[in-house]
Amino acid sequence: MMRIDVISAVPDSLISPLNTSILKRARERNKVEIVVHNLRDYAHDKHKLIDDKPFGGGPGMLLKPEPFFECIEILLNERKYDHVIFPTPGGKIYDQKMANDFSLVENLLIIAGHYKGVDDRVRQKFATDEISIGGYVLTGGEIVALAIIDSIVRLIPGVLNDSESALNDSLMDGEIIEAPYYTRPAEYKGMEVPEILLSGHEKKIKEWKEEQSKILTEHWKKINSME
Ligand code: 6GU
Repeated sequence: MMRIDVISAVPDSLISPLNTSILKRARERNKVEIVVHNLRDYAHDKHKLIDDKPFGGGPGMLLKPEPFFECIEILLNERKYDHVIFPTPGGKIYDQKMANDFSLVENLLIIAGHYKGVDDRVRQKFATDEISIGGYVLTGGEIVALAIIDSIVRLIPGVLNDSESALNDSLMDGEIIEAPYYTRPAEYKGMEVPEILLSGHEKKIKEWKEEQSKILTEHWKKINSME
């Protein structure tokens, strides 16, 4: 079973999403083991301090290196990690290919920083993959960690049931945007479902979905200046 460890200063922000819907089901069915580590458990001073002021000044607090080093060194003594993922706005923009690659390995460690950031020595010492999920700034790496975990876990064989994974069956290599979906009613406030979907012509419907996927993927590449 694949194992994903996550280190966070605010583990509560991970717990509920990891115990909901498909991620919850995947964990219950032993498709993936996800272990959340509370950074504060690795602070050993009297007040369990995990943050401090940045050298050189500036606003905000930084997460101290020692609790990270302590936690990560314990984990590294227990197993080898295929990737140590370090969410940072300066990292490589995450995409489906990276998700596919990560989904094939045994052990992943995600170091989720918070507040202003993490003492850079943690990144220098342990990070193998620095990842951003887009050109905007979040308050911390937890939402990034959840995005990465979700994108990986849904690719693990047996995680999605047939009707969930069938949604992607028509996608060709390189096409990532699907045709639009509709359910009843066939007409709503004057808006009609494309007639082909009501026709019962299985082959023509399949061709229509492939064509829509192609058009929408090209449009997506264009609006994101990807070619
Ligand atoms: Cl990895 N971190 C933060 N704080 N914000 C982000 C991000 C990461 N990726 C996109 N925005």
